[in-house]
Amino acid sequence: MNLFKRPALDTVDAEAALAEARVLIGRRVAQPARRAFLQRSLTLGGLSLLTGCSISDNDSVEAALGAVSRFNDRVQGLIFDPSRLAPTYPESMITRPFPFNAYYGEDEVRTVAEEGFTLEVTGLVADRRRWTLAELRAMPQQDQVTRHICVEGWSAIGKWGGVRFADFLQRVGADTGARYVGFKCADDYYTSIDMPTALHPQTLLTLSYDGQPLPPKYGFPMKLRMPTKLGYKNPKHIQAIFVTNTYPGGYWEDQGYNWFGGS
Ligand SMILES: Nc1nc2c(c(=O)[nH]1)N[C@H]1C(S)=C(S)[C@@H](COP(=O)(O)O)O[C@H]1N2
Ligand SMILES: [Mo]
Repeated sequence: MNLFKRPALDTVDAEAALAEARVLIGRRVAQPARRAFLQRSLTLGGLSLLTGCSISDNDSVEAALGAVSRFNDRVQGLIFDPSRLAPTYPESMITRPFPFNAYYGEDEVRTVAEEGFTLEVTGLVADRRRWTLAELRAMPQQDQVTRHICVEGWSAIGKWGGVRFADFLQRVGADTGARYVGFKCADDYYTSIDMPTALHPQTLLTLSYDGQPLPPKYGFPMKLRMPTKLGYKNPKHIQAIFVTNTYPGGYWEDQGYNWFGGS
């Protein structure tokens, strides 16, 4: 098909589809700056050139935006700089009380019993045995005071402590050439991250919050904390970790949130 001879869209339909597309971009692209940029620069012609789809109805707008979001994941993965550190803050700047958030209310926080708890580690790892919390606490620990940013429109500074995830992955003999690390949680939450972020020096398998064992509301028994990623990428109540080349998706990601979700 000749790109330049594509029939002109009905202007009314086109404007409606475009308005819809801007709303969808608002839902898909989590980072406010990127979102504003995309919303401002989005034109029907641009979207159809980018995706090769003819943007004539809601379904094709949806399909086109899905393609844009997957394209974004690839581009964001490529521009991710594994040595760039997120800002850290003095302890005096910690937000108190630190907000709670989950897909349910605070009265429904999952309580996981420490007794008998073991972390499952599977997939592309040499050592698939389960870990107790005592074994994780025996590994070298590190603290970090960083900003957590939630797409619902709040951010807060908190202090987390735990094992550098890169050390943990090395210890279990993870295939660090694999594409994804996936997480299953004690609630219905699940998510997954790219391997370069998993190996980032500030990515921590946290066991503590503000010097105390991680309380239930912040994700006991453990939470993966990544200051390079948005709140929803940081799984709480982790029960299982797996290394894979098969895209595992995530709770919000499968509902349209951008999978990379970070910088
Ligand atoms: N297991 C689990 N992890 C989760 C969530 C959840 O609902 N369940 N919500 C995510 C979202 S959207 C945010 S903003 C943070 C909130 O963490 P906080 O309660 O420590 O502030 O947890 C993330 N990790
Ligand atoms: Mo969030």
